[in-house]
Amino acid sequence: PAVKLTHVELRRVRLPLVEPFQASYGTESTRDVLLVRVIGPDSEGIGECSAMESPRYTSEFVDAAHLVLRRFLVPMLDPDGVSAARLGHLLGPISGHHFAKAALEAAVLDAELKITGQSMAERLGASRTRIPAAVVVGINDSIESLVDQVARRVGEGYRRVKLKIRPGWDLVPVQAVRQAFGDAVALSVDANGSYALSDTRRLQELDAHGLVFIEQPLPHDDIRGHVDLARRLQTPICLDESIISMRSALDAIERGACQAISIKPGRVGGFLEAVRIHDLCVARGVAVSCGGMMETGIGRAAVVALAALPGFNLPGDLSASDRYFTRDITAPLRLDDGHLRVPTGPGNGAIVDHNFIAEITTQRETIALTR
Ligand code: OSB
Ligand code: MG
Repeated sequence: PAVKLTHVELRRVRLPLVEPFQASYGTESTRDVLLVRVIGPDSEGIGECSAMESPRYTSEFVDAAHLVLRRFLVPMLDPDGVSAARLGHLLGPISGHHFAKAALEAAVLDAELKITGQSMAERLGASRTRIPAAVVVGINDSIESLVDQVARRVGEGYRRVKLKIRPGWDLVPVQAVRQAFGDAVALSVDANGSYALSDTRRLQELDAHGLVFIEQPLPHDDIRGHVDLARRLQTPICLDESIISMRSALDAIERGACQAISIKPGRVGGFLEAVRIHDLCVARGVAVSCGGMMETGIGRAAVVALAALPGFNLPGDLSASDRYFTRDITAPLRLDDGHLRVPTGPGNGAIVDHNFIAEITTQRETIALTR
């Protein structure tokens, strides 16, 4: 299917976070979100760009995504017909900028699905109607506040918890959470690439705590280091930042750099590439987690649809709207017995709050497509 388009709207909205969120690379207290809307005579669609505000998690960031969309990606669209399935090939000449490409693809998919009435979950091949939620808990100032925060999440119904770690905030927090909650939570950790291979002995001490996985212990480009580390750790290694495509996933898997992969559609350039990586992992017996990027309800709805695919057998990062936002830009995603419901409406299935979006818009532009 191809959808006719006349305009693309790029809009920025800014949401305060309910509390600051700290990872090894820094602290965020607001979420600056780029929304991509594709508009045509027969349909329209919306996608969220999940790039972060600054280039610390990866080199990509939201201002760069915005610029590359305006200047390069949007002008490549043919107003006579754009198809999500062919978008990867069309945008291929532009190197990198996966978060920008993924946002555009998400908008086009939404527009296509709104014509056929199909849901994103059906389109991607989902097999579940709800997914187990998970929550990521940032680095805290003290062990007491960390344990309090985890207790609050457990009280809300979360049973899968991922702790952000970094050198100096690792063993003690993990021990404290294990001691307080025992096996009531499936526990994993995410280092965001903050360790070196010389920290191997320190990381081996985590093996005693039955972690589901350790996410991205070493820098993103150190596949060789992850191969070495994987041989010396019992805790499975899950790669996030290192996996930017189907090719890099195949490389990491074949070299033995990881036992698991966290799939994020933004990081890999789109939902269709995310499905291909999912399928590869299933074929190779590699475990899969569905990552989050602190998306609003628009981005989360689409990611929850992806997480409903059958291969996602590890805890992901997907939490309810109120984990990050006091008020979401969609009808809130709520926890239901520790689960999130997979949207069933046409397209991404998000129920968008256009009035609130208008209120918090910081920038808006409309680009007319020309032949
Ligand atoms: O490394 O998984 C990550 C948030 C922003 C960027 C990278 C990461 C994260 C998270 C939180 O860990 C994910 C979420 O709760 O949406
Ligand atoms: Mg991560």
